[in-house]
Amino acid sequence: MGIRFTEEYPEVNGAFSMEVEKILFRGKSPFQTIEVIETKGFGRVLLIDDLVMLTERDEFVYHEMIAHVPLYVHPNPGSVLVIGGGDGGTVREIVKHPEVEKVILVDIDRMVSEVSMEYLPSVASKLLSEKVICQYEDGVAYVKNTAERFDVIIIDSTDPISVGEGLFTREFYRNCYNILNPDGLLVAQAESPAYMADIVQGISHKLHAVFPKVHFYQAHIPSYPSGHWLFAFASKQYHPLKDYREEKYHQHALKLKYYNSDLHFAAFALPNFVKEIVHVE
Ligand code: AG3
Repeated sequence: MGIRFTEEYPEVNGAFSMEVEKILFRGKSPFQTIEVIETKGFGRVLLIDDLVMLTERDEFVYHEMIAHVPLYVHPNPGSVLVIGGGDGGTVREIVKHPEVEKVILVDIDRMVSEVSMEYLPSVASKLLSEKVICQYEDGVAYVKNTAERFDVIIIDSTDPISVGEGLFTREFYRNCYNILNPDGLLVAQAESPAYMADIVQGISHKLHAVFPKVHFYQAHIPSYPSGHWLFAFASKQYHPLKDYREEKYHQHALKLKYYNSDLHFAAFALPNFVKEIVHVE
């Protein structure tokens, strides 16, 4: 057995490990340690502070689900804000929607985009799309201070530790609410119900305190803790299923690897233990 990268899962005293062929990049930004490794099983893998951010093998699941679910509910998503997501995977999916005129990406760490452009071009290259404006600053301050207004906000953050922490607070969600148009909606990556029930519950409580409609949906992402992942859908008006624009999905006829219209409905059907976690009295 050669060198291995192991992500520890302290919540369950477990771990996930893969064999490393080569370390392609390792660097420290002012915010975090960034690495790109080459593996046999998962292709290239982006690590931040020793956590798996994405692998070439399964990043399509996460990026399709975080982008297409909200964009096929909002009837006319002209303006989209992405907080985090400096690797560009979420932006790559968003720009597949012709209705989207403008995407602002706000990531605290420019190095994530630079490294992704160099080592993960299939993920990052749409950061250069003319519809996309990249701003490297703190997302927490951005949503507090910006005069821009958005139809959709997508929070593509890391775990709620270090630079990610401020993206999981009630004040942050309140500021997102304030910069959404009157029919706006937000989707946030929401961690694993199998391993991080407390975090998921916290997200649910805080979003319910701010948004009238909050729902959770799930996807299977093998390289993330437990492989069972959630996304939060928080909305001012639209319901994720009753307002689903299925006809638009069929008209677009995008070639996607995970998301489809059956799955849009299925993803919101939650196991009982997950319903209990996200349930708010
Ligand atoms: N966002 C990171 C999801 C959290 C992964 N957590 C972990 N491995 N412990 C992914 C960014 C991809 N655009």
